[in-house]
Amino acid sequence: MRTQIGIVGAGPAGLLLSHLLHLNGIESVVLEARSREYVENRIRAGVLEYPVQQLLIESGVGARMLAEGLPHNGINLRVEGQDHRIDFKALTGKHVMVYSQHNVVQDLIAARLAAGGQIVFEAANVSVHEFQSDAPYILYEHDGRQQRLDCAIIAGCDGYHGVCRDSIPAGVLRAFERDYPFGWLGIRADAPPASEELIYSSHPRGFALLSMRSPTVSRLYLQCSPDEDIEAWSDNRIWAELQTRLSREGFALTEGPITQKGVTQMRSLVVEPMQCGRLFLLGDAAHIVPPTGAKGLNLAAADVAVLTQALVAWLRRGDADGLNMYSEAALRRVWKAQRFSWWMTSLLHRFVSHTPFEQRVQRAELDFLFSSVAASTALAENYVGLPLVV
Ligand code: RFL
Ligand code: PHB
Repeated sequence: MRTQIGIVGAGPAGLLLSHLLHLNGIESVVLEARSREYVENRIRAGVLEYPVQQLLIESGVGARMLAEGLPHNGINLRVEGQDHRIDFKALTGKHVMVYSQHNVVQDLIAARLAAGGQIVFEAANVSVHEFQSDAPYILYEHDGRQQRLDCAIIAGCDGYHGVCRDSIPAGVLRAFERDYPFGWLGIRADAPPASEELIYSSHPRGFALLSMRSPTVSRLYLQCSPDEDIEAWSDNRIWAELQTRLSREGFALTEGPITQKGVTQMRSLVVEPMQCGRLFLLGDAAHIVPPTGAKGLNLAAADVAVLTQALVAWLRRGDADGLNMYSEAALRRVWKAQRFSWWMTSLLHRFVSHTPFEQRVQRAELDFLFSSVAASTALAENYVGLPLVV
């Protein structure tokens, strides 16, 4: 089989890339290890930046997001039982949208299939070859048979655990990493969210976050140890800890049946460059951010926007400048989001290693944020999202 762009991975990055290429008259095939049902129900991110909402709307896949998504004009930072609202609308004129990642994935799959797009689900043993030549190809197994996909470019959209990044020869990539000394214990509960807006709470017992998926479903997180045993957390213990860390006079956290729970590691990773020959890395395949800034899915969309522009220029006009500059252009935005995610994480979590001096500095940073319009605006500007292509 032959196509113009071979895409590995049907997460948000791979599907959005395939969709935008199609709108520009460029053919692609998406190879996905999992089943359609699996990727359409994988619960992950939930906050879409303003420029990402615009991209989905302009490319014709925003209708359900506009109908069912929850626009949020701000967030609350809760410190020592007091709320400080960051008003995105007033400070930037923009808002974020709470809309589940798996819904974005469903919308993109529906659009690709309606347009006759090809997504091969349950493609096993995917491997990428000859990407340092001008004739790359991908091997995979499907329906028990070995298959070969020849293409001009390979897009590695296969996430953090994918094969593309690791197929790049040793010595080409440099990894920049940071592990945080904590994780997040996350739950989904059939309980109406106790607040209309997200609450990021900094508490002496550790960080807590109240988020949501719909007017009847809450999503809540607790800072925990990185190797926390989820079995040690009964539903009662989880609710009691959330009640403590999110407490504020006059605030009542709504409880309900917990429908999902898990522990997520917190880490930062960037590989440079995000390209090797004709293999390009996008999204989590190239970088991971701690979830505190809600940036992961949005960064994947930004990489897609940069690569789409470059591929259109190359395939339509033979102009390879954009492709040659892909990594540099994408990394400029990646590092800004990485900095913001690191900063939000450092600002709001408890660090056991912190000296009393560092604790006072953290507290002063929060005080400054709450008293300075400039500092609040900087947070708001980053949270609602920097321009996709910078
Ligand atoms: P994905 O979504 O991981 O998709 C990769 C796809 O590749 C497939 N795959 C393979 N296919 C073929 N062959 C192989 N060998 C393959 N190996 C893997 C996988 O099955 C999958 O379908 O990466 P992508 O597209 O780069 O998208 C990235 C986002 O998923 C990720 O950054 C976000 O979910 C991160 N994230 C959040 N991001 C936000 O923007 N806002 C948030 O509020 C937010 N909250 C979160 C998050 C991630 C979380 N977890 C679970 C890590 C909250 C959590 C708890
Ligand atoms: C979520 O709703 O899952 C969520 C929201 C905000 C974050 C991280 C996760 O910063």
